[in-house]
Amino acid sequence: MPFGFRAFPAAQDSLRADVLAGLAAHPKSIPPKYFYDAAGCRLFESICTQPEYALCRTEQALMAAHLSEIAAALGGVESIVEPGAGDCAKVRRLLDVLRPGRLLVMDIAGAPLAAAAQALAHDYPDLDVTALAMDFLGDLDAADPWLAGGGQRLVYYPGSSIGNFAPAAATDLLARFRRLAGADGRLLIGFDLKKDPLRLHAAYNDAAGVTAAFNLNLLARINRELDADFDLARFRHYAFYNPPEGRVEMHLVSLAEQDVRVAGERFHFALGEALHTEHSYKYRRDEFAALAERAGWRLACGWEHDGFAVQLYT
Ligand code: AVJ
Repeated sequence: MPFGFRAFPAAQDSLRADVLAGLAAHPKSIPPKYFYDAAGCRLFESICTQPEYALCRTEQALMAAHLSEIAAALGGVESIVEPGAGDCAKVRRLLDVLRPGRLLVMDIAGAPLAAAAQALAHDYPDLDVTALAMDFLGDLDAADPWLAGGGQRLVYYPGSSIGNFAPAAATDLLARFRRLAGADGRLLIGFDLKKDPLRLHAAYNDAAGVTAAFNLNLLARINRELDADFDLARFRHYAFYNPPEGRVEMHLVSLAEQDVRVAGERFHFALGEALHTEHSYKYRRDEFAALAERAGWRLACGWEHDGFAVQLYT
């Protein structure tokens, strides 16, 4: 079970810089990658079990139902790269059928990633596992040395993580995946489809309030890690589907006029002012294929079920 772990520094610096810049901007916003501290990772796993949020369940059902077809379409794969691997649960299914020699997982949440990747290395004794605790958005090329050597590379990007990026940024990210995978590489990607807006609305407004807790946890994290004094009771989780933009938007709306101190700086919130925390873009099948093709990928095949899609690109 060869296992390597490397934590890249500066994660804390970027949280601080991004939060201070985002709170000074108009409108205020904080990038969604900062949701995932230990509590945020647990809350996201809980979101995936809510009845209204079918995304993760549907993707796993799709993968299970079409696994042999997907494996056949992929052919031989020597290395799998999963950016934003989280708890490394999803890739296990692919490891079982593809039996690659190498797995590289990356995630900004380093501690949970290291634990998950180590358990995985134990369960797959012949697999060479490397876990990189890093923000792959900043430096995807850092992954390159760990992939050196021949063999076909597969970039696996499940879970509709791509939905967090506006179309231009999504194209840019997929183009970077293309360079990482190489000319004979492949991309297996899952994304959420456009569907009934009321269903989308419900998925981000679950009755148990887990999505609200996930959104507000961002403020709790900033309080803890950046010595801030957000009063969570004075911000409202507010999420809705915006049809012309094709995205769910999540905000934290200030319920009062208030000042907040973060890392020694003071920020003013007007009553009703929104702090934007996430975009979650939804696509039609062809819309997404056109986006991926602009990034240098060619659609090979795809599978869909209940408002979710998995596509394979070469
Ligand atoms: C992990 C980005 C796919 O956008 O649906 C879930 C995150 N936010 N509920 C999504 C999320 C609110 C999720 N992604």
